[in-house]
Amino acid sequence: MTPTITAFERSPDRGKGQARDMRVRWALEEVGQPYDVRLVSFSEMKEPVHRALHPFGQIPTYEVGDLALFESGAIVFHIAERHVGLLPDDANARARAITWMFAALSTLEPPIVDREIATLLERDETWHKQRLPIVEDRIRDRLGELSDRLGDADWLDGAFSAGDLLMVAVLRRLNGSRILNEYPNLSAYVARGEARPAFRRAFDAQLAVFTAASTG
Ligand code: GTB
Repeated sequence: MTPTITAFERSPDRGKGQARDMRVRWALEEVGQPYDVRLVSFSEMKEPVHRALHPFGQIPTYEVGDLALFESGAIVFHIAERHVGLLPDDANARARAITWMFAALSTLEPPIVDREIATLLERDETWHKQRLPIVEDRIRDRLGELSDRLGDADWLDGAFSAGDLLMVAVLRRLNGSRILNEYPNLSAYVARGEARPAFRRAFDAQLAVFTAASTG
């Protein structure tokens, strides 16, 4: 059965692959699972039909058969569990890969999102100039620790896994900022993830949506 995911009809990131459907597309591409995409506008996301799938009125969602999921991490985990290629067979290695999935979403992503909020929504606040360096130093603390752990390895724990997929997806949110470049092994790690053929296919697919919306 072909799953259907939802994505922005017109992504505010202008096709940079920063919206969270990108990580779901990437996971599906890694395991070779074809998928359909239903594009939704900001207003459609808040309609009851979409909220029945996603209580918070957001993307991405994932539907297959009578199963409907929301939360990109849960969707990637579901894909990784149902297909070969994103989680190791060995039980302990699998548990560690899942741990990295949680680390990406609950330890790395929150301070990175805080920075986006600070730069996008708090720029006009009188305290913005004081707050931004504090937020950025919190990111640096985490990146320094992650950089130490990764060292010279290609991936976080042996072979590429769903943990790396989510970690790279989260770190990509720093693309365009100077912060990631302060950690050369993390920049190289992100570049390695972005060079994977499955990433390229997912990226091109979401970019094609933005291009079509801009020219159509
Ligand atoms: N925890 C949820 C998950 O991981 O799935 C968060 C889902 C979420 O934040 N979805 C966003 C959304 O639907 C899109 S991805 N927002 C619309 C709304 O809340 O009304 C977040 C996002 C949006 C835009 C950019 N960008 O332009 O760079 C980056 C990330």
